[in-house]
Amino acid sequence: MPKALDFYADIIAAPATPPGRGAVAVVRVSGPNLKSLALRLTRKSDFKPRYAHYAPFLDENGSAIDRGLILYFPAPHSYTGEDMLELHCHGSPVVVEMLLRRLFALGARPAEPGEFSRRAFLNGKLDLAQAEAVAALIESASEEAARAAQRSLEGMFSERVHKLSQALLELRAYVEASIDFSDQEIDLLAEGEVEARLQSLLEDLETLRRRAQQGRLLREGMTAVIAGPPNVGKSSLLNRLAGREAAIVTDIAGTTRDLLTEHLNFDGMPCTVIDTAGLRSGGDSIEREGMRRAIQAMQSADRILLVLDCRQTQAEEFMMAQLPCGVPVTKVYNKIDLGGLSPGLEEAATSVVYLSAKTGAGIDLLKSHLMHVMGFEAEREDALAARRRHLEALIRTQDFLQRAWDELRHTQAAELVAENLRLAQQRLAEITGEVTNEDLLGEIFAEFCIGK
Ligand SMILES: Nc1nc2c(ncn2[C@@H]2O[C@H](COP(=O)(O)OP(=O)(O)OP(=O)(O)O)[C@@H](O)[C@H]2O)c(=O)[nH]1
Ligand SMILES: [Mg+2]
Repeated sequence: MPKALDFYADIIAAPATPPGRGAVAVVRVSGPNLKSLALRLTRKSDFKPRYAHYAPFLDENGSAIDRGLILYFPAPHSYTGEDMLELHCHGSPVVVEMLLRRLFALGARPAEPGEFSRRAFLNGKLDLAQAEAVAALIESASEEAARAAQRSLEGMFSERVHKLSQALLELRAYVEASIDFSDQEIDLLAEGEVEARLQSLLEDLETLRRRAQQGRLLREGMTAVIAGPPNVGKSSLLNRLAGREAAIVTDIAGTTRDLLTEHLNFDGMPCTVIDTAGLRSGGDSIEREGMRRAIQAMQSADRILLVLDCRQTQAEEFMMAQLPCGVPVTKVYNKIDLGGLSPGLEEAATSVVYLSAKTGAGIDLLKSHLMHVMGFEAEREDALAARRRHLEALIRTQDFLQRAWDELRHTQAAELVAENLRLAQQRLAEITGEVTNEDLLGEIFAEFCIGK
């Protein structure tokens, strides 16, 4: 956990602004003793902390690469918790490159992706969930996602996790005390106290999980793969959902061969929709390759939309057998304008949507069905940016709490209750990074962009 400041002996530098031309580019530097580096770069001293100073950025011969602003943030009052410099130069890739080369000559090295945030985490400036929220904010693709990221960055997610963790700790202490004094025959169940506290913990956890689930959906959304026999209107459905003629539509069976991907947004929920080649036996080698890719795409989808002509649903059983198992399926009975049917939705183990890709009737039913099955609530104001990792940790915490509850109910073995509570608390701690390992940190920060 938070290491001593100046844990890292080396200095890192990277552009903080995206590559390309612009009015201004910012280069950030973090590490020990940056005041002396600033002096060598500018031949100026007296940098007032956190003030913008106008200065030349000099090369090794003392001529100016550029003139701009330099800000000095002495440790520990900086993003990383180390000494930091921000250099604002003109937004030319060439100037940035020259400035970086000069910084490297002065002892800095290129920062790895996410290294600034990683240092911020290791120096205790941010916890892990907050550091991940920084990345989520930068990547957010919608206003809702940005707001959810901001809430997590401000620590709302971490705060909830800490509160739960604190309540768990108190409950553990209570249960463990009853083990220590078991000769006094404290009956856990009879008191009802443990049961009541466990119940309220489970409820709070469920609320948090739902808010995090919203956040994950805002960020990652879902992937739906459109599959089915040739000519049933798969590409027409993609076009209708996308609101544009993305795919070629003809009445020739076997029109689509390649995968076609559209990134869409249903009321704030990102949805990647993939159109595929029609599934049938035979076909030329191109079509067969298309079918192979279709199956592959389905395997990693959140949901398969099995499109069928509503007038020819006998193909259904054969089709269901072609689909990879384990991926949820929604059946789309298309061409209701030709079948004389009305738009509709039947919610079941395998739901059915009746629609017409051609007229658009029933399309909204499909969209709201997809949002519903993913647990997405469009109007929710309290989503917290979260990743799959966080949700998995929350679900595992729930599992251990549930086990503690079961032990309490059925065996009344205080040791087993206590052990499950301990395991539950450990899972929670993974979220904020109180319990982590190097591999996990490496994985998380590698996803960040360079300079963050
Ligand atoms: N009347 C009517 N025609 C439709 C509807 N959906 C698609 N079609 C027509 O059905 C034919 C096939 O449509 P596509 O979207 O190309 O079908 P596909 O499933 O992608 O076909 P392949 O790519 O060959 O597998 C085209 O002539 C479409 O205009 C619909 O809802 N109603
Ligand atoms: Mg097609």
